[in-house]
Amino acid sequence: MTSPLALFGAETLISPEDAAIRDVVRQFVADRIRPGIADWYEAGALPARELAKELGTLGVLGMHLEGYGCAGTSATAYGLACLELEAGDSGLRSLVSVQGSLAMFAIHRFGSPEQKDAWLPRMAAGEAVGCFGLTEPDFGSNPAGMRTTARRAGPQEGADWVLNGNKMWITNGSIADVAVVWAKTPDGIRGFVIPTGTPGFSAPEIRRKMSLRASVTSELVLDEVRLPASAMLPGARGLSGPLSCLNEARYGIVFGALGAARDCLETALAYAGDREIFGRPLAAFQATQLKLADMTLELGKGMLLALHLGRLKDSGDLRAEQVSLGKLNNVREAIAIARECRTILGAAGITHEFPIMRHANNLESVLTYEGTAEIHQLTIGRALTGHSAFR
Ligand code: TGC
Ligand code: FAD
Repeated sequence: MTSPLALFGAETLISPEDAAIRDVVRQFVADRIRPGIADWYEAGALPARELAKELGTLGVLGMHLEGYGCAGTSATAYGLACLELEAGDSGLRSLVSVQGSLAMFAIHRFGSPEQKDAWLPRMAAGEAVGCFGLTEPDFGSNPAGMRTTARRAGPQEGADWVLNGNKMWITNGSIADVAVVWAKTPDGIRGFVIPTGTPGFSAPEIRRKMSLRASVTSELVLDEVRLPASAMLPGARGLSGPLSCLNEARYGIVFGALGAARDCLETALAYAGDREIFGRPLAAFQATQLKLADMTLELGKGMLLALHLGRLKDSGDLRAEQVSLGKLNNVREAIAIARECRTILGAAGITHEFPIMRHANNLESVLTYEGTAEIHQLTIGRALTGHSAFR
């Protein structure tokens, strides 16, 4: 007997350094997340601030960034960490993605020296939590249409900025210390670093979710939020700023989704071995083995794709449309695996005694956020044909 990923020999493609980092994260998930996750999910509450500090101590927040207290690991190690975190729960990986790949990355790539000094070391340590506000109630897939505005408070050079608008579905919003928010200025789309205590800023939490329940999701309300001129990210101009950040988070999801799928498949394998049906283990029936073989094939193919993209990222050659290939395939296959694994568990598959239905529900959000499956199909279509079919 062998485990699904061992069958692929994928381990031989991972360096000992990256594997060591991955193992530390896997142990953290086993010790700290698995015991409580079903209860957190059911309660719709994650001890996010507490976990952020522990994740900071573990060194995974902004782990592939250089300097400012970040670990500076390879991109592959970061991907493998996302995989292990999402094997615990997609909400945990979201917490880390939004902190490291969206909020920290935006400041690291586009921020002023003062912005970096003020926020990055505290965010790497998990002492400050960040969120990233791009989506609006009427503009998700099409962020270019955003209505949030930033206007100068006065005519003079260096005048304050005043922001107005609403952002929607923002991970970590209500618990954040700092929000990276994208807004339209007379000069095009620009990013702003907003301490969440600023008057006029509020972040009501979105409740009654049936997916990603162990993750904080919020609206951001900006009502005449006045910021100094220095709050603007100087290095980001136009939509390419936020979209560059999305590439980072989408890359983490390429690996992350496989973690959820692996956890489902390992659960189903173990269950099928133990469960007696018609006098024999469920695992001994051909129909079960066909399912297990097909799922193992998709999991392994997804892993090979993720590791390939990791190599490309580590060598600086990864293109946005290649990230789309990975996100589209691995999330789509992860959902298919989660649903098929649920059938193997029968009725037991719908309870919190097993993680499968929780993963399946979470993956519905993962399919939608960071670019829906359709947006990634169209991105690939555009790369293939040269024609943009978004509008
Ligand atoms: P388009 O004309 O294609 O591009 C505008 C400018 O952006 C550049 N660009 C990119 N730059 C970097 N990375 C990319 N992936 C880029 N894609 C495009 C492009 O070169 C151009 O630059 P410039 O200098 O010429 O101005 O823009 P468009 O308006 O046609 O939109 C294209 C589209 C639809 C692909 C884009 O809008 C898109 O990706 N939409 C999906 C939005 C999305 O993914 N939102 C996610 C929000 S964050 C989130 O979900 C967090 S979930 C929490 C978690 O991760 O756990
Ligand atoms: P829409 O854009 O309205 O799409 C609806 C449907 O139309 C989809 O099937 C879509 O694929 C399809 N569609 C759209 N355009 C086209 C087209 N051109 N051709 C064909 N079909 C199309 N956003 C943030 O900014 N920050 C966050 O931290 C964040 N966290 C999130 C957390 C959760 C749990 C969720 C669910 C979402 C989060 N989001 C966040 C928002 C997320 O990025 C958006 O939900 C996503 O981009 C899709 O936007 P939408 O929901 O408005 O769907």
